[in-house]
Amino acid sequence: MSIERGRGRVAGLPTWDRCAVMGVVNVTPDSFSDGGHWFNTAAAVKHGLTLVAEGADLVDVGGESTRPGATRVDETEELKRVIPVVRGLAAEGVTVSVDTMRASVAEQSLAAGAALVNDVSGGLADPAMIPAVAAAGAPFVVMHWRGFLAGGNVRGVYADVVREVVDELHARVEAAIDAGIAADRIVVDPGLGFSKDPAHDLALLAHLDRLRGLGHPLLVAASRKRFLGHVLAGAEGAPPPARERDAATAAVSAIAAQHGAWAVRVHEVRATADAVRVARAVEGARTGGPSGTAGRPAAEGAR
Ligand code: PMM
Repeated sequence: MSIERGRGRVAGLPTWDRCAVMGVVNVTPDSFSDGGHWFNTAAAVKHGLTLVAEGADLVDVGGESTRPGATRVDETEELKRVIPVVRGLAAEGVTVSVDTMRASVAEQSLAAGAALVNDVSGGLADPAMIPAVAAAGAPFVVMHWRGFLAGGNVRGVYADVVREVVDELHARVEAAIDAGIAADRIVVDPGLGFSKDPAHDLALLAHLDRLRGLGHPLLVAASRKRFLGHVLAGAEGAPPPARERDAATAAVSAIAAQHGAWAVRVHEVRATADAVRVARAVEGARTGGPSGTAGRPAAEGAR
C-alpha cells in the first residue's frame, strides 16, 4: 500500500493528493507562539486568507490558548473571538477548522460554516462535545490529552510513551464512535507537547507508523513547539524563541508527510507548503505513480 493510499481521507472534507497543510489563526492575546498578533476579527480573517494564499488547505481558528498554565477564557469571550472569524473565512470559501474544547463553540462554529472540529482534549474537557459533533455529523480531531496543566507536568509520566499514547487515543476514538461520530470522520493527533517532554515528542515522531496503525488519518502539530527549541539549542544552549523555529517546523512537516500524515498544523505556511509538495514528489518517484500535479497557489508574487 502506498503512503498516499494509507494517508486516509476524512469524510466531509475535501481530499488532497498529499499531506494537507492546516494554517493556524489564534485569535488570542496570549497564545503559546503567535498570540496577540491576530487579536481582532478583521486582522484574523485577513491573516487566514494570507495563509491560504501561501498554501494552506485548511485554516484552524482558535480563541483559547492551550499554553500550560493559561487561564481559560469564558465561553462568551471565546464565542466573541471565534465565530466572526470562522464566518468570515468560510464566506471566502476557506475550509475552516475550529480549535475548541467547548461544545457550544463547536456547534456555533459549524453553524457559521466550519467544516471540522479540532478538540485538543479529545472530547474530555466538555462532556457535551462528542454528542454535539455526532449530532452535527462533523469531522472531529481527537488529540491525545491527559488534562489541564496547571503548574508542573505531573501527567507527563510514561513507561512507554508511544504505546500509552496509542492506547489512550484508541480509547478516545472508541468513545467517539460509540457516541455516534462516524469512524471515517475521525482524525487522530498525538498532541505533541501536551503532558509530554521533548524526548516524548521525538519518540512519537519517530513512530508515526504506530499512530497510523490506529487506522485513522493522522494530524501532526509540531509548529514552533518547545521540543524544537530544545533540539535547536543543543545540550548547553538557550532555545531560540518560538518565531525562530519555523525552519525546524518545516523539517517536521517533511518527515510527517513522508510518513503518511494526513495533515500538519503550522503557523508559518510557506515552507511547509513546499515541504509537503517535495514529499509528495519523492513519494511519486518511489511508487512510480503521479508526483503530485498541483503546485503552490499563486503566492509567488507575494514571496
Ligand atoms: N497544539 C496547540 C493548539 N491546538 N490542535 C491539535 N490538533 N494539535 C496540537 O498539537 C495543538 C492544537 C498549541 O499550539 P499553539 O497555541 O501554538 O497553536
